[in-house]
Amino acid sequence: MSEFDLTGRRIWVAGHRGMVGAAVVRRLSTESCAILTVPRTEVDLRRQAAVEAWMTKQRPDAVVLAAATVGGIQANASRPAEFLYDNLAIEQNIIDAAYRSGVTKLLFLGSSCIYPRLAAQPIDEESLLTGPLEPTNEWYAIAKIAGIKLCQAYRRQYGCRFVSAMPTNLYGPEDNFDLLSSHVLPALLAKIHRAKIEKKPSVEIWGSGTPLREFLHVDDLADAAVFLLRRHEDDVPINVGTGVEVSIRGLAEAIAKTVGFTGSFTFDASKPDGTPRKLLKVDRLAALGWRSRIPLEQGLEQTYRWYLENLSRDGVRERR
Ligand code: GFB
Repeated sequence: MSEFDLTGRRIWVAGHRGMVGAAVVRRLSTESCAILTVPRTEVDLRRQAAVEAWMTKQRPDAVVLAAATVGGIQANASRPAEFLYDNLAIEQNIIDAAYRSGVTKLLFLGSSCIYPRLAAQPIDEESLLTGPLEPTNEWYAIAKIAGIKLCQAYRRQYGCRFVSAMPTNLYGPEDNFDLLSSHVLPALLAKIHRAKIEKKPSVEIWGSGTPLREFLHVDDLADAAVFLLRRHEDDVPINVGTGVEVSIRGLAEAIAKTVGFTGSFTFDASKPDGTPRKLLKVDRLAALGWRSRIPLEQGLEQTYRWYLENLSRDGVRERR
């Protein structure tokens, strides 16, 4: 099938206020297309009638489905109903309304936590549904697996060009820096920054510090999303990552270097480690011709600059 040409298209970025959606909007603004967005106050994406009415009126040609209820290990484990219901509702409403309103191309964004907890590493796309999930995020993972299956089902039954991409752990501008609900990278950046300002001798890290994670800057993800909107036509989801992993302790050390913190780290064993290792195999994406460009050190510096410019000292977003 020929490449999906973005020129002159009306492209809806669902979830444009989130870190991923905002990055996709920034990236698409360099293309000759019209970007559609809708605020949450106007359309609650968990309500089918509202989504259908808006899409019937707006008639986008393409959709990047970046809307989701997301959070780190603690938020996932403590808010299972929201993580399951919100994400299932958002996906099924948008995917079905996309079919009914004649959307030509849809890119659904998932997460690397869809793969089995103990999948062989690096994780191949084919390992989906071959083993039990990581319990701390199974609610979110089940919803994201359902999203992949919806795209596959609408492809199979109705011939829709609906595809899925699975990014690894993401970070960057517009991330959530709230210490309880955020992912590890923004949490450690905020904690280490505060420890430096308050001249604290040490920073507490959840778990053992030994889990391995892969971190992709959200601008890289946005670039991959636009690439895949054009090029990806497969029924199997495609992994998006860097191919590089780091331990949580190693990440804390890298952040300390970026922030200029010279103290030590303590480890809170009462907090969960989650999956021991999560490194995506990115050969399929590389074969299509895409590679990540932002190394972790550079991404950390850029994200820290954004944090300093946009968030107040106590981590609360300033009014912009
Ligand atoms: O990023 P994170 O919350 O989520 O945690 P996952 C990654 C690792 O960092 C875990 C440790 O081993 C945490 O225990 N960690 C250390 C911390 N200190 C902190 C801290 O202060 N805050 C946080 N949040 N973690 C999520 C899933 O898994 O990844 C989601 O729950 C989603 O479903 C997302 O897939 C990408 O990488 O473990």
